[in-house]
Amino acid sequence: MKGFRSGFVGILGRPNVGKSTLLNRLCGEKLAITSSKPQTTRNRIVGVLHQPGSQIVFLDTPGMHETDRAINRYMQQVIAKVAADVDIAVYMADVTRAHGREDGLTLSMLPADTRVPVLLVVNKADLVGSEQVAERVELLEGLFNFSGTFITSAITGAGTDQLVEKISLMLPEGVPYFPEDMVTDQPLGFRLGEIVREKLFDLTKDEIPYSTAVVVEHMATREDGLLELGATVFIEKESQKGIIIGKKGSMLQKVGTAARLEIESQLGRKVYLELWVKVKKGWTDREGLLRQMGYE
Ligand SMILES: Nc1nc2c(ncn2[C@@H]2O[C@H](COP(=O)(O)OP(=O)(O)O)[C@@H](O)[C@H]2O)c(=O)[nH]1
Ligand SMILES: [Mg+2]
Repeated sequence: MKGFRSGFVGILGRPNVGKSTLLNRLCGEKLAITSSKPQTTRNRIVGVLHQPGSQIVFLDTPGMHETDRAINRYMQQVIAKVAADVDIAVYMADVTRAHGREDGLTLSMLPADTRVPVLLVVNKADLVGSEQVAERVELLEGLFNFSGTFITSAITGAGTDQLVEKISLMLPEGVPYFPEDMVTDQPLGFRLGEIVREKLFDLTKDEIPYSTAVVVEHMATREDGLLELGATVFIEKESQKGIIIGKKGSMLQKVGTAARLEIESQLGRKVYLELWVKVKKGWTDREGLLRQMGYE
């Protein structure tokens, strides 16, 4: 298509800098789950921004986190694959937290191809003064040759229009990758499972969120239009069962209600959600089991 621009933009950065919040903000829709806890995102999440004359395909990624469990190796592969296959990369930093080892590691995972422009996004600027922002920008610009710097708040949206404008100008000429009514390539079952996982991140503590995976096993529309959903929450240890279920089932019920309400509001229809809990011993460190949880 003459004059049309399109391309893939990878969003990379340490856990919890606001990558998924930014993706949602840029696409105007909640496509990726977010939480105040690190390592919420495990897969590559696609968000498509359709504009007159261009299409930007954003790729949200897990954060770079150093542990040698199978699930972390998987997440690092997701990052590496995205970095190897984008037209533009966005390196995101959280200005409220000191530049640390995982920020440095992420810098080393940016596209090896030096022709791929990398944009610096210093996020959470709503939480600090301009001096602190300027200091971070100076530090980061000294570490890498960025093709542009943006100060943003993914929460308020400040600075994000400028980022989109710059990306739009830098995109290569090409055809649209997605039809106009498509904002993500995630299957519905995956998206709904992610919403349950987000509530587990919100409502449970310590290692519990990291030990859970959610698989939607049943999805059917009843005659009265109600959407019937059944999902299994996998955990790693027998001892976690009590915590996830809670006293008289109170925790599972809280998670289920929060997830159902959000699913209903996203889909605009009534939902019946049933959750089951199953133990898969040590699944986060077992390659074969990762696949069963949808991480492949
Ligand atoms: N105040 C503020 N909070 C933010 C901003 N961006 C993200 N957050 C919060 O930071 C946390 C991590 O965000 P998330 O998008 O899940 O980070 P990710 O791990 O990089 O994907 C969440 O609690 C977000 O609400 C921002 O610009 N300002
Ligand atoms: Mg995320």
